[in-house]
Amino acid sequence: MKNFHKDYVLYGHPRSGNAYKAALILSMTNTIYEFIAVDLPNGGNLNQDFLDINPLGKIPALKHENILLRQSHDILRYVSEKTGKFGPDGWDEESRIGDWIGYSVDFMSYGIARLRFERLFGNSDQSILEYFKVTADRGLKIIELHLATNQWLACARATIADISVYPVMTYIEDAGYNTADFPYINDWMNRFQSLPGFAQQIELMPVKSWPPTK
Ligand SMILES: N[C@@H](CCC(=O)N[C@@H](CS)C(=O)NCC(=O)O)C(=O)O
Repeated sequence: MKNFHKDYVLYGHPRSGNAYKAALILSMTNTIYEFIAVDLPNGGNLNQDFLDINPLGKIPALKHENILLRQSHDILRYVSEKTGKFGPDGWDEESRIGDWIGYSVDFMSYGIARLRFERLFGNSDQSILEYFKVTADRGLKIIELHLATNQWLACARATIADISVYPVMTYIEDAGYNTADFPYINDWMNRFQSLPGFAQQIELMPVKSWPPTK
């Protein structure tokens, strides 16, 4: 049964891991939203109509009533607080969640996501790929070790920390890794996928042209 939280409008595109974080928290908290596709592969994020929403030209953005959020992690915290789901209980949990949100930026965005993007869509030389791979390797080692003894990232239950990290983790094959080499990450991803409200990015952010070729 969906809660009828009206007036949520998500701007995104399924190619974006950051937009997928926003779409996941909405879906996993049963929050109804209107989806507006921003044509990221064709530079739609730099069109004036979207720059009026986010002058940085980046997705996602989320509007709710008189609030406009333009950072994926603010969206995670905001929807979590509004719905009372996937959030921290006290500052100890808050800070552990913060660790993994930091990890998501430092190792997922600057490592795996960049590596995968350059491999699929870029024309960078090998030294650039190796530069991103150093960060990606380090990040994978950290999380695999953590998940060897923990079911979830920050707490004994799934939180916005898991939602923050999951989307870019789906890129590891495209980033050149073999998921079989990371059994604990693999198990965690399977656990994550079985949470209520989980769906693929294309289901949560439907666009006509999928998968993108650029
Ligand atoms: N700090 C932002 C980063 C958002 C971001 O990097 N979005 C990418 C897609 S994943 C984007 O819109 N890139 C387009 C561009 O930089 O031109 C967040 O966490 O939401």
